[in-house]
Amino acid sequence: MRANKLPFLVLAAALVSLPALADRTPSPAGAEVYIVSPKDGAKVKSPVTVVFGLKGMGIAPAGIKFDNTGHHHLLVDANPPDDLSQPLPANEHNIHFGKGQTETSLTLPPGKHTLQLVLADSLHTPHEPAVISKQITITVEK
Ligand SMILES: [Cu+2]
Repeated sequence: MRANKLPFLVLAAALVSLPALADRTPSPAGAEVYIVSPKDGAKVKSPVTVVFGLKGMGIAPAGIKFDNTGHHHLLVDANPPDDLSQPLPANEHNIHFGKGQTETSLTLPPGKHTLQLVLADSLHTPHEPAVISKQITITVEK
């Protein structure tokens, strides 16, 4: 009797935890994230002020779970990951704004750079469907 209980508990735990891992936070229809400034193709000087725009959803700090909210992630010279079911990495190419910031000042070397915004949920995982801006290219002048 005792020996049979453990497999059952393991199975029950797997059933409970699997949907939680697979389910991404839903985003509402029409939600849109975009870069207000700089404009695509702009020639700018470093540091560059980047202003984030969001329609149809709200901002909540990382760790705060609230329907139809998320926090911004700025991708610098990087593309969104192929697997959007995982939390976004945190590094110089994937900057998290977990305090709920809606703009930033970026120091960039001269040359062309791409910028793109991804909204992600309280655990840094993109929503379903993903709320991702168009990727823009800017040129930082000396
Ligand atoms: Cu994040």
